[in-house]
Amino acid sequence: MACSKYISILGACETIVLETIEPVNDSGDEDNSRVVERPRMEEGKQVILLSLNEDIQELKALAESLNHSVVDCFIQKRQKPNPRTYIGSGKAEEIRQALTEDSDIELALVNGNMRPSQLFKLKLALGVEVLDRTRLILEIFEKNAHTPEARLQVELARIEYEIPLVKESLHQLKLGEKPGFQAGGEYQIDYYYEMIKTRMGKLRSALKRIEKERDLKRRQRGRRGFYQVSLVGYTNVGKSSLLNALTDDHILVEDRLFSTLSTTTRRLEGLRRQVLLTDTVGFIRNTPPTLLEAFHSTLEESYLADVLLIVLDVTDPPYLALEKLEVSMNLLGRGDCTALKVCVLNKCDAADSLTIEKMREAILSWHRVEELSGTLEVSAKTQEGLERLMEEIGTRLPELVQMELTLTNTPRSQSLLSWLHDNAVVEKVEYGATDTGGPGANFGIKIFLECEKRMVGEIQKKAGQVDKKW
Ligand SMILES: Nc1nc2c(ncn2[C@@H]2O[C@H](COP(=O)(O)OP(=O)(O)OP(=O)(O)O)[C@@H](O)[C@H]2O)c(=O)[nH]1
Ligand SMILES: [Mg+2]
Repeated sequence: MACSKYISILGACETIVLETIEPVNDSGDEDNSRVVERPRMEEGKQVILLSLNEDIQELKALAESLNHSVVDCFIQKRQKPNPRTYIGSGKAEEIRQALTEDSDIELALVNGNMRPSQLFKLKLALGVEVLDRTRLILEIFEKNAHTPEARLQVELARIEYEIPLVKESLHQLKLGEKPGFQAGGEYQIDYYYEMIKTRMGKLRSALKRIEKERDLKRRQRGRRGFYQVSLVGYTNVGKSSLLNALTDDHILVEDRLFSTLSTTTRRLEGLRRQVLLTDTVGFIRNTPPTLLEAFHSTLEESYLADVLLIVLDVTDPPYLALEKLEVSMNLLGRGDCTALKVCVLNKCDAADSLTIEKMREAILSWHRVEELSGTLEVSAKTQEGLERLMEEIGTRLPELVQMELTLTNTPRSQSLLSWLHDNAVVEKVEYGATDTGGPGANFGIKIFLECEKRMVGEIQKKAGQVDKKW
């Protein structure tokens, strides 16, 4: 059956979601990792915000991340959303009137998550497209997903978000609220569900495969003695900027929410141990569950670190910074995270000392402060505090022990020396004649080094093999 026929039947529903639903890949293509391209919602629209409280800054930032211009904001203070249209019908009518006076406004963004029926009814009441918070975040993720994994994750999250909307739309069709439920429609709908199920299965198995590869890499790094440090925290606090500042890299940094959706790992030099630093996707309060599930393995990458740098923006008011800290800690808790957590107050170049002090006090009196193992201020921009941050990371990693090896100088000991340069910190190497002396004499070699305690046994074994007579 041609998918387009199905879509045209659904198109008759004139509902929000079905306009956006594309036929999923049912070509039997075994390449699960191929992302199905879908038309994205246009950016740069004139929008209005609808909220049940005055806390709209984040919604505005989300809108601006898609280059939308916020023209107006309608607040209807109420404890609970209206079960039919989210905002009350009187308010909806008032907004509809306002919208008829400004025909450039094409979109209403709602500061919360809506039930499918509320979405449909509000769209009908206002006469413009309506997006709830989850859908808005999904749009941003879709825009910023550049790696194959992120794109598969977003597609999965998007399908999961849309299924209840499709169900609601069909429900409305059956109730006869909409025309277009033609003969054979049920059969085509069954076919649609079948396609969706197949596609979701393919996406899940493609993501599983990527997760396994990542898991393998992580175990290989662990075996090679790498320690893992991760930058985590709310979106837009400066995690990627800190990775750049600490590793001299140039990954994408933007004053927008969710610039980073995939993981970047770089070597962190200067700690006398092998350390990797990872930057990953940022958190947001009430993260849509569909995204949490789809991005599970990306987030897991950070849970499994030895040290977590939980980044906060010191220019946020303390109550907001603490809220963001709580969101971050709760999301980390989902992964049974046992890593040491250091709270990093970033952007201190943009705050005066009183503001920084107030933030410190707020953190010290935070009810979960004992879960943190330190707080310090830095600026990714001016590099202030980064040396102290490195020291702090160093003290959180296992201690180094000193060793001294005396070997005969042979090609085997030279190859051990080069292995030690890669896997430990070689402080000094001394060459000297051994007691055999004379022409062609074998010169001894003394190596002074520092290594992690867990490597002592391996080094002793290798040193023993160097001087073994074969
Ligand atoms: N003044 C100042 N601005 C900073 C500092 N660090 C980051 N920023 C700015 O904060 C904004 C966000 O920075 P990013 O590094 O992209 O933040 P992020 O946490 O990686 O954000 P997402 O990837 O979107 O979650 C950018 O405009 C940065 O230039 C800092 O130390 N001082
Ligand atoms: Mg980032």
